[in-house]
Amino acid sequence: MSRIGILGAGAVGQLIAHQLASAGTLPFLLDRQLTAITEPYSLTDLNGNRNTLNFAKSNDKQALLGELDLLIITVKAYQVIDAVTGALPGLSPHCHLLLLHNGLGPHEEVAALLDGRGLTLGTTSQGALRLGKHDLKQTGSGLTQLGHCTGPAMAPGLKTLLLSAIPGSEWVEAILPALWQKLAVNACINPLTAIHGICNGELADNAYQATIAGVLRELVEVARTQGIELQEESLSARVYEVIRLTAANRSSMRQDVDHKRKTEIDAINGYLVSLGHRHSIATPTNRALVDAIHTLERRF
Ligand code: KPL
Repeated sequence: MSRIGILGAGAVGQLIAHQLASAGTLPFLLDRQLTAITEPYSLTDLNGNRNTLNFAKSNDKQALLGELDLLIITVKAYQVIDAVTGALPGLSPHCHLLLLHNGLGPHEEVAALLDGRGLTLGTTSQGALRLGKHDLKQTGSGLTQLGHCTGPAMAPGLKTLLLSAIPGSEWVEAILPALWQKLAVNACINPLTAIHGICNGELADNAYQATIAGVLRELVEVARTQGIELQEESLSARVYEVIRLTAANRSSMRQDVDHKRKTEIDAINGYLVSLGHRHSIATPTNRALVDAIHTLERRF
């Protein structure tokens, strides 16, 4: 039986933990101090069924980490490096890591730290809302894409387990282009909804068209420096489709700003600005969005 740890007990971490448990593998849900959480957690699924789980327990933090076959990291983008460096000394040399967060960038630093361990990257569009610390409501189904990044490949048994446990999940051979496409969606929707205090659907208004087009134009140019070829028209079609499909959603960045929490802007539009800077590509639209979000964050 595989031993899986999930580091980060936010909405995505809790949701994946419930899904693995329903598939018959009870994971360890770890807080950022790497302590296994023992309180019961509830999930109300898309059919309105409420299920309460007691996650796997362990009193010995070091032994637990050392026995994991897979550590799924579901903390916010800006917490990933600290989370990985905190966990690594306790992990066995064969433990595989999976990063699942919004934005891009941390994997470059993580890959250099792994000491021969394998790294998988992923993205999920499953929607979940925390009603309370231990009480989660799934708000939408959505695609989850996973794919190999570096080092040894994920063991076939773990891959099969994840794909069967997470509804709407798929393995992709080229994960980076998939993550860039998700980045395009987040770079358009997240800052604009947070700055204007609006739901995703309101971005269909003409008033936002020029900014969305500017974000995508700059993103396509920056992506090319990384060997990623994207088409502005198809990205735009995808962004407007997500705007339509998630019309009633409050984006994760809007929720962060509403709750006065640090946002993931630096791993989304900020990643584009810093890559652009490195390659002498101007990114005025993305830079303006980053500046506007930083201004909001300074008021917290
Ligand atoms: O991923 C999202 C987010 O809010 O972070 C989208 C797809 C924009 C849905 O709200």
